[in-house]
Amino acid sequence: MINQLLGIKYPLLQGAMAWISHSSLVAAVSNAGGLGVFAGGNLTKEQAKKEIKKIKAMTDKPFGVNIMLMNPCVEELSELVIEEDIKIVITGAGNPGKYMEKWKAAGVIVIPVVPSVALARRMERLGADAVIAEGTEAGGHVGELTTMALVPQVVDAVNIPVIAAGGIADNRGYQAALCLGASGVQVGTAFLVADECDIPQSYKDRILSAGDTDSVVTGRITGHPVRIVKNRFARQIREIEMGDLTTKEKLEQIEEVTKGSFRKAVEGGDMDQGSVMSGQIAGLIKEKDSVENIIHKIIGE
Ligand code: TUI
Repeated sequence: MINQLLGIKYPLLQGAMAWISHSSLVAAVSNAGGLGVFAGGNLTKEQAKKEIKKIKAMTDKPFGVNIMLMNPCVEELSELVIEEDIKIVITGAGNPGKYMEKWKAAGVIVIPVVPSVALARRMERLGADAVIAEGTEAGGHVGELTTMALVPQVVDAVNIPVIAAGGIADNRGYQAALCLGASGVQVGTAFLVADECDIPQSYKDRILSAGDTDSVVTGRITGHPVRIVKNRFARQIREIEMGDLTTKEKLEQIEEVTKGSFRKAVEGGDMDQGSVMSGQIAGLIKEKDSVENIIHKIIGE
C-alpha cells in the first residue's frame, strides 16, 4: 500500500537527518528500493535547491524532501518543493497545517511526522496521505511516547497508512512495526554507518561503539528535546538545565552552547563538543555496510 503510494520497492523510508541526508545517502537509498529523504534541515532555499538538483542527477527513483518546521526559511522551502516538482514531502518538528492546502493543491504527497494521536488525527483531517509515528527512541528532536505505545494508538485512530519510526534498525524491529499495524518503517540511525553516508569516520565509529544507554535527551527545558550521544556537550547542557540560573538565563546559555553544535559533529567530526544525534538503537549497530545491504537486512530479503 505504502509502496504503491510512494512508488518504491520496499516499505522503508530513510529518516531525514539534518546536514547528513544529502545527495549521496538519499540517492543510494532510493536507488536501492527504499525512499531516500533529503533533509531540508536548516538550509536556505538556495542551498536546498542545489542539493535537490544533485539528487535528481543521481537517481531516477522517487525521493522525498523533509521540511523541518523550525527552519527560519520554512516559507521559502515550502515553495521550493512545489517549484522543484517534488512528489513527496515529509515534515518534522512541528505542525505543518498552514502548508497542507498549498501542497495538496500542487499534488504533493504529504507525510507529517507525529508524536501523538491528536496530531495524527489533525493531519488526517487536513489531507495527509500517511503519517510517521515516531517514538522517543529516535535520534534528534523527539516526542515523549515510545514507538511501542505510539504506533498502535495512531494506527487505531486514523484511516491513512502509518509508518513506524524510532528504534528500528534490523528485521526484528521491522517485523515488530508491522505487528503493531504499521504499513512501513522509517530508519535513520542505521544509515549513519552506511558507506554512502557522507559524515566523518569519527561519527560512524561513535555509533558503532555505542551501547544501549549511550544516548540522552537534552534540552527538555527549551520545549525542543533532542536525543544525542552522551558526551561533553550533552553534560554541558545537562549542567545548565540542572543549575541555579533563572529559566530565561538557562535558555540563553543553552542557545549559546548549542549554536553550531550540529555542524561541529557532522562537519568537524567533533564527538566531544558536538551535538551527536543518534537513536537509542545505536547499540544494535555493529558493522558498517552498504545502503543496499542495510535495507536488505532490515526487510529480510
Ligand atoms: O524532527 C525530527 N527530528 C529532528 S529535527 C532536528 S533539527 C532540530 N534541532 C534542534 C532542535 C529542534 C530541531 C533534529 N531532529 N523528528 C520528527 C519529529 N517531529 N519529532 C517530533 C516531532 C514533532 C513534535 C511536535 C512533530 C510535531 C509536533 O507538533 C507540535 C505542535 O505544534 O502541535
